[in-house]
Amino acid sequence: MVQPQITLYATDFSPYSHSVDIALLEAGVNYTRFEVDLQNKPEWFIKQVNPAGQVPALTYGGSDAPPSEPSLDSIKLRESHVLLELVADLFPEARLLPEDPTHRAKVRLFMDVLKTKLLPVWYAHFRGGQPAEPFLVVLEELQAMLPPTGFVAGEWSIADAAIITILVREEVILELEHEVSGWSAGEGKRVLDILHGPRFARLAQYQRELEGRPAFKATFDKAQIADKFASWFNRVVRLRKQQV
Ligand SMILES: N[C@@H](CCC(=O)N[C@@H](CS)C(=O)NCC(=O)O)C(=O)O
Repeated sequence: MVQPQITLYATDFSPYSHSVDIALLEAGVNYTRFEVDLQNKPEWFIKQVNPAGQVPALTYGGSDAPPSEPSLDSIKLRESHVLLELVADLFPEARLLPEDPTHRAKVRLFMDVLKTKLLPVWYAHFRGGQPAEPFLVVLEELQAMLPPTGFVAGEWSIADAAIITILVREEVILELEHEVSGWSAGEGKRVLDILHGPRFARLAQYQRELEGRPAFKATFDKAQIADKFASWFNRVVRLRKQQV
């Protein structure tokens, strides 16, 4: 059977888009990728693809159409964790989710903690000027959920795609130490040293293994992501100053 078309609407700096890119590549799927300019979102994107105006979003199936004119009969979906499950379900032979139901449950629990606990404290730290410790505590909780070797569920799964894109962006942001974060001088370096120290030894080893996978390497250009974050942060600072 011919695989129905898949179009992923994504933005390079978005960790959520990046996770879906990784899952699609890990599954060896042919897909079309459309880069959405979030500063200048096309009207058709909001009207016809994702009314929430966010990336990632995905269209599946339907008649042939260019990404900027999505066909009416394709299925439109969004939310990175939903899309990760979708890719795993569409391509079961790629084993993006383990077969054992208890291992699948581990994957889902890890993704739940990531979404409901880690992301709020991550944003609070790097955009809200809040202390790093709550973020580090949740990261430790996630580290404790890892087996002694290998990935979240032993074999690679969508849970690994979900977290690696956050871990690498966290490093970029800490290295940037941009004024938008509202940190005192040296905070980025201090947190980086903690992440690279004994407290997070297992997480760092896990991160290195994930960074070594071909699907990750093919989708991550650290210098380019750092540039994008820097211009985003500069824009936020400019806007904040205009509002004062
Ligand atoms: N919960 C969503 C979050 C997606 C999200 O926040 N996307 C950001 C980019 S990282 C976005 O599209 N922002 C544009 C906007 O909200 O206008 C997911 O996991 O897919």
